[in-house]
Amino acid sequence: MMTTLYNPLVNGFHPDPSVVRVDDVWYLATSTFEYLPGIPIHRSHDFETWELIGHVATRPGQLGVEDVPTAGGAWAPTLRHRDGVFHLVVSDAMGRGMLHFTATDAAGPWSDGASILDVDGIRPLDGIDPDIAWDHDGTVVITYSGLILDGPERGRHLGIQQARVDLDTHRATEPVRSIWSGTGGQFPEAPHLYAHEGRWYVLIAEGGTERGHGISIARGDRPDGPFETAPHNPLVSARSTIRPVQNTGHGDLVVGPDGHWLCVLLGVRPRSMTRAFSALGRETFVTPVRWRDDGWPEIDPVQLSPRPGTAREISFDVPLDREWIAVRALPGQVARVADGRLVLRGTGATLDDPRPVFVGRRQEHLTNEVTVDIDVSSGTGGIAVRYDERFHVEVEAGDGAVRARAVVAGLVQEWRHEIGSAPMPLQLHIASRRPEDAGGLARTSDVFHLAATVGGERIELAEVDGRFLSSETAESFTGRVIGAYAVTGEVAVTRWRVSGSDE
Ligand code: 6LW
Repeated sequence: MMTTLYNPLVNGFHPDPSVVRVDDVWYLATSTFEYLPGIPIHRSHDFETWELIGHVATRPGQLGVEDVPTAGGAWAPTLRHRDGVFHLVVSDAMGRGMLHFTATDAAGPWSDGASILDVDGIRPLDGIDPDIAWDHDGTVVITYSGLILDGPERGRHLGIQQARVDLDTHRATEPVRSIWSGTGGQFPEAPHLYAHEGRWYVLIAEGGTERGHGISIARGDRPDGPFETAPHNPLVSARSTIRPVQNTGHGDLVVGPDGHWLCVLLGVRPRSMTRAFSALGRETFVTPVRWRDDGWPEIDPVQLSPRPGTAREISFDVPLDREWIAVRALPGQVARVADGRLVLRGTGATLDDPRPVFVGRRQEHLTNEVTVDIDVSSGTGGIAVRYDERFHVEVEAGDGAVRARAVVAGLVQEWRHEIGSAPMPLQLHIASRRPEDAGGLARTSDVFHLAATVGGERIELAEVDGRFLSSETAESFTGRVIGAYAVTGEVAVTRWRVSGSDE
């Protein structure tokens, strides 16, 4: 069987991938920050087709994201499997801290999540990006990035840290120690430990999650080192190259179909004259790995190889599928499906609020078009593309008007068109299209076209430069999420059409 390695492997906001093979099935986990449900689990039987089978955090309280600041929440899981149990460790940044979840079925339900405590059993280990590995005697080794996010030492980085942990008490059995922390790049993070042919390998990301990102490796005889750095680090980095997939780093190794090793990792697809703006944020990619005769792995640069475009129509006479996410709340807490309608009840909170009444889906394609049928006869609301509460673009209806609005770091521009008491439903449209051809000199990623169709007449409300909703401009760890929202009263969506492509 020849595997086609599609890249992106999983489109749209899916950073920090971790993958595990169980027999001939692969499971993949990614970060979700302040969105819920948290930490999607995708499953594949061939490494080509990935199905979203569930999430780790599906109940209030498993993650403390209800109250985390923007960019906090579920960061960088590691997914492993041992003796019939799935283990997932993750940092709930500025929330509950470092956590360990288990499940017998990766689709869930997952456990409540236990804090991984220091040797005194008082505080969670201070850091991010935990890895879980088992030494040959069965001892659990937790390796993580010592970036301190809370308290007086906030911002300090202690490099890669490690401790053995007793999973019965979730307490470290020894003080943490520093291990190999890369070749000197900033933010050594995302460690993963592997036992392979008699040696232990520690794979890490370094250089920061932006253009300098990369993956480096070292090896030793024991899981705690000492480690010898590979002669050819970094194994992966797109920095200073013209490759279409940039920021490649934060990876995890796995044996793929046919026994070939693969590395799943994050990357972005920046566009514009200087490849400056990544509309969708950090996505999951995959690339081949080969073990050399000298016992070091080699990792290929990531090749862009997008899947064909998609077109979907979503109706609301069945429960919401798993792709819907909400901000600091579960989708069911802000929206309900009734009588073929997706109903949202406004609380007065707008999209500028950290807790908007909003449910959305990731934008999966660079060129994308969403049209919804919406009834705003008893409320105001609409559809929006959201990075966070300071960066969003929307088309809103209600109070006798349709309005396009762009909110960019507190700057607001609005375009308004009176419609009086128009017949319901209306159609609202948000498209992300390629900028006009400027001979390779287009100075943005894409352009939003914001429109409404009222009584059969299409009203083009505005065009907005797409760069304002890119991970670089928003300085965001997440990506574009397109959803429906309500501000006041009741807003009902009856049809959702989305299509897109990556050509
Ligand atoms: C994550 C760190 C990183 O914890 O960004 O790219 C942080 N890597 O490893 C948030 O995703």
